[in-house]
Amino acid sequence: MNYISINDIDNLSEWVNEAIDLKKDPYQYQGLGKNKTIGMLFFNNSLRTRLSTQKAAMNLGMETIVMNFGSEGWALEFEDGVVMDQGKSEHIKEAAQVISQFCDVIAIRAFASLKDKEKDLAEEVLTAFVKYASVPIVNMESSVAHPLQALADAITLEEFKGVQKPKVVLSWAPHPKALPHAVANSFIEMMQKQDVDFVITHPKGYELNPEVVKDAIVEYEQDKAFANADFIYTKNWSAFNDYGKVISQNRNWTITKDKMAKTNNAKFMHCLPVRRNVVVADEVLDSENSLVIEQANNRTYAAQIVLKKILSSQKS
Ligand code: AN0
Ligand code: CP
Repeated sequence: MNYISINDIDNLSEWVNEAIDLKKDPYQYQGLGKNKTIGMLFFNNSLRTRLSTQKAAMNLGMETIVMNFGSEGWALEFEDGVVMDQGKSEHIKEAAQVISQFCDVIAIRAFASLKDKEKDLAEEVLTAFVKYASVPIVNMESSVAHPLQALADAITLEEFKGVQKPKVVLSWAPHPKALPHAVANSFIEMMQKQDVDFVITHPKGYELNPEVVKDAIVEYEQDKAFANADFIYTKNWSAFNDYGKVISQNRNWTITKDKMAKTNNAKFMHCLPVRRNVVVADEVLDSENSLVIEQANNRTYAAQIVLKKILSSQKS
């Protein structure tokens, strides 16, 4: 069993409820991971994913190996049949098989390049590990998806929704750098599986992959989208059509107290890391309605339920 996208969740409400149960008693499956090792490979930076996944593994009694592959590993070749006389030192074929000798689960973070759309959409790094590794693979944010974040967000939503069918708004916000689409993609996919009124709002030109958005409602006026919202989930992303470009840094899209006043006293959500007073104003991030720390906390239980399912499937 791999955890590549949220489509690898066979029963979402069961996983969410089990994660909430794990949160109450995190050490109840300490024996499950005995003598099992997770190898966590980072091609990009991380705070939450690195620590929460490690914590989740430790809660299950696993050993953890962490490697900053991007800066410390050999530069990997992914193409088949190439003459390796340039910069790349090792082929993914050997690397993935070798890591599989040391680890029972391999978790990988490999962001989008935001330069080569075809390669990003093909999830080159993750796909190659799935192909050549002989152990389960966990996605810690790939070029198109961040399913551990989306699962933590689903847990948070379940914990804080006051009504049966809340209105959830995914709002783009400005950012000085070009950011990937992975968090937004996985959040959209997660909302499509939930009993929610879901609206996406962003400036024109920031349309996301239509294969992900499908028939989700897109409202180009942020104020309109915010009316009656119960949750405002904010994230910057770079353009998808004009691939990887920052086409607007319009601060009118920053989430402020005035914007939040247009909602139904909505909770504020963001995956973090967040740039204060660019993406969101201090007054919102520091308000009682902000769920960002609880979201981060839930990353542990999202990772823990994923690892528990993988370990359980390995046992049989
Ligand atoms: C990354 C992103 O937007 O995908 C990671 C978010 C979890 N964020 C940054 O690079 C700032
Ligand atoms: N939200 C999230 O994945 O954070 P990190 O990039 O710090 O892991």
